[in-house]
Amino acid sequence: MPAGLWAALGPLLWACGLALQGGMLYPQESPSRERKELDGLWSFRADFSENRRQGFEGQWYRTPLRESGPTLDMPVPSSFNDVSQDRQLRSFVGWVWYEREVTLPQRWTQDLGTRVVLRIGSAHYYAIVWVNGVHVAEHEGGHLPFEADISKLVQSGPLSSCRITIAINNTLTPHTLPPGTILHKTDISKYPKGYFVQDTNFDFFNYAGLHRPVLLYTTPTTYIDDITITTGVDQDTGLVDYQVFVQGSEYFQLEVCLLDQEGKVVAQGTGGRGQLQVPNAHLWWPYLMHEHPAYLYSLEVRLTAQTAAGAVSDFYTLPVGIRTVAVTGHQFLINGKPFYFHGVNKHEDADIRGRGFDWPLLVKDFNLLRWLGANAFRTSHYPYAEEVMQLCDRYGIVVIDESPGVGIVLVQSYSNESLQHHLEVMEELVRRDKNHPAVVMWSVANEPTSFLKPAGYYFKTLIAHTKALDPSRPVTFVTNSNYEADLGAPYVDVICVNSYYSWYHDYGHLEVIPLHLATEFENWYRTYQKPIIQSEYGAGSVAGFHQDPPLMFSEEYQKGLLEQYHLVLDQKRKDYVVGELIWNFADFMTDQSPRRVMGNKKGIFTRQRQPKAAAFLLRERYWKLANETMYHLSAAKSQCLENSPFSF
Ligand code: BDP
Repeated sequence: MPAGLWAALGPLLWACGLALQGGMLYPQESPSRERKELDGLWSFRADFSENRRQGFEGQWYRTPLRESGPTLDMPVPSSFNDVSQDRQLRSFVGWVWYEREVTLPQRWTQDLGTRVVLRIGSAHYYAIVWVNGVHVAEHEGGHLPFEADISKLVQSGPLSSCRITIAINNTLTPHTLPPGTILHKTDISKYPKGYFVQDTNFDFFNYAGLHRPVLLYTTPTTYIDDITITTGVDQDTGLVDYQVFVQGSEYFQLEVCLLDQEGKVVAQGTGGRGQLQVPNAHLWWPYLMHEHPAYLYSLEVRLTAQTAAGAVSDFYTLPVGIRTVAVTGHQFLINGKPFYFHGVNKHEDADIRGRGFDWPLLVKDFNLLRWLGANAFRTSHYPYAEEVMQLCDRYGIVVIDESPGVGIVLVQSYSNESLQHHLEVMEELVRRDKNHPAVVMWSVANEPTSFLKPAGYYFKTLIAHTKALDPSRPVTFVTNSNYEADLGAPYVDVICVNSYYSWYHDYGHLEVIPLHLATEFENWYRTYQKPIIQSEYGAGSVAGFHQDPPLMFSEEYQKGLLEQYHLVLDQKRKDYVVGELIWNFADFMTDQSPRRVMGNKKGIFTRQRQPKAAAFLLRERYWKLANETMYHLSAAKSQCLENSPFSF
């Protein structure tokens, strides 16, 4: 649907339950559903041919990949870039091929009442998928899941195995998200014939590959396709509005049942939509805002249908947090109480695995967040793995959920083609993350050149579309203090602004920060009268570099810069500043450049997750902020104080 039409019709479609057809429920086991994880070693081959099309010309998907030429063992999930010793593979641009043979349980291949689905958590950037040589899916975008129903293929013959081939291209163009440009270096006196490189306008390495779990799962052929939950509160009663979408049959019954953490049924309903009322509801509160944060109910959905083959049931259980989110002219409210974001910006990034999903790393990161006293993070600069969002729900870590709209600087990247794709990405993101109570705001982009003329229409449309997709959450995009004219700001609910005072200018002059920052905040607030989040600020430091009086890149300078920011944040948070997110949680890899020392060093933790001096400074600050919130809410401060590293 054209963008303008979407903005106009979206709310209507939502009200009719017509928006966002087609679900992306997280695959989970239930009495009617099975899962088979395909993590581990896959066969891998990069297509180094000059036009990168040898794999298509030679139809590498038709027969086992090893028959096409030499293959490597490639771990999944992982980026392919840093696991080999091949310098050319590290910076490879073009098509790479992954392949895996899978043995299937007999029932999956013989029971025609079973639907078998292949799900790919993320393949960066463009992916084409074949099963037994047959094309089953194509997907653009490296950070969101996609699926293919492969039942017919695996149920059509005597085979109890199947061969999955996935070709992935990491090339970024002005119309991809994030955008990029291929630079052809044509001077053959300086570069080999056909030489090209990928150029981007963002500050992280363009890792590629199968970054998240790949799996097969089953459902009955009549199945629960999607569930949408929105929650509200009326005095002590929690309100859970639900909609359940079913595929495969028009004749079915639905029962829904909400259970508390003790397993007690607190509300029940029937039919595809309705409202559950929970007397004396336990609300979902952020970490450090309540003595029992992150309370999750379970919504059990049971489908029964009559089919030619007899009665069929499908079961799906969704965690539900009951909470409200609202924005006033100067506050961000969760459950009607002012919420102050004190947290971090992250990246999905680590040694060797690049952007590959890794449970130990994830659990370590959440332990560090809780140690730090952080109550929030932004998924800079792309959607993170679903498993990350699930942990945020469970631990009460509030999320600003960002699209991969980063590095939008060229005029071509504001074209209709780009906008159309951006709208689709927002649809995929909302579809995937709409039921997470931890997600309190959508961010459609980071630091686009919002002063360029086409940015006004682009962001007006994009933000209206996102609100139509999900009227229950505020929408923002993140701007930069350098942009004097901001054509997108009138459309956002919260002003999120990044600044790098005394880092990218006024080098070494920490003393100018308070005036710069106070002036900037006042200007934003005077112009828009909206709450403001300091969505990035920070300084680089090489762990172990010490210098006092502080010099840039020492741990002391990083600390000193934060302290200057905090002076102003402490004044303005009494008025309209509603949050501060440090750049960055940990050091991370970038493209090579003279401005980067083995990547970006603005982490308060190293890339190996060891604290720098700034981490201790922030820890002290975040726990103090948390204790203040607790005092204000006069709820149970005891838990907060118990865990606090400080005594009061
Ligand atoms: C900000 C960008 C972020 C960069 C950061 C930096 O949003 O992606 O990594 O600058 O330069 O403007 O460290």
